[in-house]
Amino acid sequence: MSVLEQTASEKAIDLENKYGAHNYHPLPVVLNRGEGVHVWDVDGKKYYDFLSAYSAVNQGHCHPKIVGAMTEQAKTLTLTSRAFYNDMLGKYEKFACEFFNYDKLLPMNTGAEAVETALKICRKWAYEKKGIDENEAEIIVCENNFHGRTTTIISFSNDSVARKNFGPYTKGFIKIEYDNLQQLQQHLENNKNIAGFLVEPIQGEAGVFVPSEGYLKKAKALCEKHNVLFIADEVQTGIARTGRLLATCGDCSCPDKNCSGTPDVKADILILGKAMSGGAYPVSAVLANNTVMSVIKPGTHGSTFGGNPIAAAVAIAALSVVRDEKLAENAERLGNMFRSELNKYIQTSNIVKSVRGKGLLNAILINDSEDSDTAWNICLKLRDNGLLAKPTHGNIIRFAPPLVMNEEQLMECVSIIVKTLKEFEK
Ligand code: IF1
Repeated sequence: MSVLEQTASEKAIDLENKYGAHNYHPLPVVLNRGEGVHVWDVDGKKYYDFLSAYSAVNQGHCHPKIVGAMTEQAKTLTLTSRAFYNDMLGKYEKFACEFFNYDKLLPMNTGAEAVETALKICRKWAYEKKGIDENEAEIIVCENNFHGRTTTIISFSNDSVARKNFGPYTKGFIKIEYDNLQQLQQHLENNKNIAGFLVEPIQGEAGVFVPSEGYLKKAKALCEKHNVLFIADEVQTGIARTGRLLATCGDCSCPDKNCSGTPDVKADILILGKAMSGGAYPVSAVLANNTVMSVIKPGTHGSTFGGNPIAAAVAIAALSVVRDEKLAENAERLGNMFRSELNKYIQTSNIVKSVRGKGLLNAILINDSEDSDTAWNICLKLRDNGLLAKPTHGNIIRFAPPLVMNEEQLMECVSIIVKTLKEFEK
């Protein structure tokens, strides 16, 4: 190949640069195949995927059961809209409601849509059931949250890049510190207009920030006391990622990793997305019990694609895989192993300060300033060494492989990560 000729990756990147909006800054690697815990680039180089499409691909790339269900359904019926019934949606709703132990499910497509849906349900509930005066409802959210990118959601973000010049913003949100029960209690006690508390069980974008033990359980109890809906955004943490079916279960004493019936930390509104489909298709959902979900009536909410037959078939398959392959147990076991192996290395390292996380949602903190490019350079080197990960907030690298990984693969990944980090020791 002459020096003037472009490689296949350069071509793909150039096309995106020329014709695509520049709303991302991807790591320079161009993928064209995935299977299980691996992805391949256009030159045939194989990588361990340590991002899993931000935890959407928990079940592994192109899981045959999920792809099978999807292609089968795609050949039969793809979309009816909700103007008519289809024979898959009810089956899926029953399956998911029993799976997560809720009365009802509202199907959407993306995480942000599901969050929007939850906010709408919460407000409507506040006016129609709690008796808050019209337009006065307020929802408590946490600092450094990430819930998506719609206009309303960015209205309560404190990521200046995500917000700037997208105003005017939606009103009705109060921001408190994450992992701060006192602030939550103060607002709940002094403000009669609080309708809900929206929280991520672990803050992903904030750099995999795990709250203190008991935080979710106590926050839920406070909400209950003040008749405020506890809304869990488990778009990223849910569906076995953190070693439990739901991360909200992590604060419960129940030993069953696949249990979702935990009464002490059971969200009034549960928001799911990403891994609902194992990454095969956009599927998100809002789950709640009858008293809450009954505020939704014909015409109040909907979506052309939400609950379509392909999504329904894919979600049933994706959730079945999580249960059949015991992915929550695997995530917990491998997660413990991952953190313990990295901790051994960290003792003698001056490039990594700490590792934190739960299950297979983990992050390492790089010993450099937030605006340094060290984490980015480490990710480039990890790529060269066969493992894909992405920095979050400058000096933090998130590690979230598919949950179908085995012990041997994990140990190989640990050695790639440690070997790479050693190249950056000062
Ligand atoms: C992007 C982070 C992850 C989410 C929670 C809702 C949504 C997300 C808790 C919205 C989405 C994504 C989207 C992705 C980056 C990403 C992300 F780095 F920003 F924090 F996963 F770690 N609630 N998270 O994490 O879901 O509408 O995207 O389906 O590029 O924006 P969506």
